[in-house]
Amino acid sequence: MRKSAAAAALMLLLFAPRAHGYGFLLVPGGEGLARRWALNGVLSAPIPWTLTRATPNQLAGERSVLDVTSVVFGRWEGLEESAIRFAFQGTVRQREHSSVDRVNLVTFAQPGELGTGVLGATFLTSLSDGRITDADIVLSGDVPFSTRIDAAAGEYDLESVLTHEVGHLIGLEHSGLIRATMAPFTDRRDVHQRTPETDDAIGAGLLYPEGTFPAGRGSLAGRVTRDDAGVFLAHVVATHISGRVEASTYSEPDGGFRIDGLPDDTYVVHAERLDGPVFPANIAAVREGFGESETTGYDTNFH
Ligand SMILES: [Ca+2]
Ligand SMILES: [Zn+2]
Repeated sequence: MRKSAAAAALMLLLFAPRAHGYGFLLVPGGEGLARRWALNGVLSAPIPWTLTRATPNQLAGERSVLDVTSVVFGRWEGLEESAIRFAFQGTVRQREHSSVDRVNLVTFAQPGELGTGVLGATFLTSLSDGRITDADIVLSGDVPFSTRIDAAAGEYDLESVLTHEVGHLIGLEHSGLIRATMAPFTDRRDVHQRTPETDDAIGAGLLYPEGTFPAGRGSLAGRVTRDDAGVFLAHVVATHISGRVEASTYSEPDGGFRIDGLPDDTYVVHAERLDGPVFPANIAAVREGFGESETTGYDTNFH
């Protein structure tokens, strides 16, 4: 796995979000039940979103925040695997977010409101059956953001951070793959998270499948064990025989894992402990979804 300077946590899941698989946000104590905007994955209507007219303290760049936000929602809509759709409701003066107003607000925090090193947070509210009823994206009020097409040193790319947060808004948890849009870290000037990677796209497709997806694609399933006992929260990675990392998931409490949506081909699968750069704490929603702690006491050896 590629190591990368992890400058800042992109987000905290504050309403007990949960992750699994490509990283799904699970219902706490829901035995793996994913939180999403429709019970069966079929949206009855596009997900509405609203943008605050409040501006961040430090913002540079030639594009408007609305332009960037529209591009970001469009990116997730454009994935061939997923039928996710959004509907812009307009801009509002409101800056404070509310988890019960059923307004899915994209807004900027007041200085000091989010924790140090947190660039953005997505607040999800859902019912016990997993249906999301409200989601607000709150961007840091403490760091310099850029709307530039070409990112500049010293600024965080608003488009990248928003693409990551919209991934949370649709129900994705952090990926263990650092190159993924749903990786929990970014750095100044970094723009690679503007475009969802294969594992991000597969995750979105499994939550809200387009057509018959993942029919016609391949699946890998198995069990990670140690002394015959299941290993919980091993990072299981599927690498194409060419060397390209395609997707990853996390093992469940019994050690079981399943990766769907893979193009038919030959893969090398490995399991590793989440011992950095991504740690179990970065996917707290998965732990909480199963109500168990990760398996410890083993190391990863590559050969
Ligand atoms: Ca709200
Ligand atoms: Zn995040």
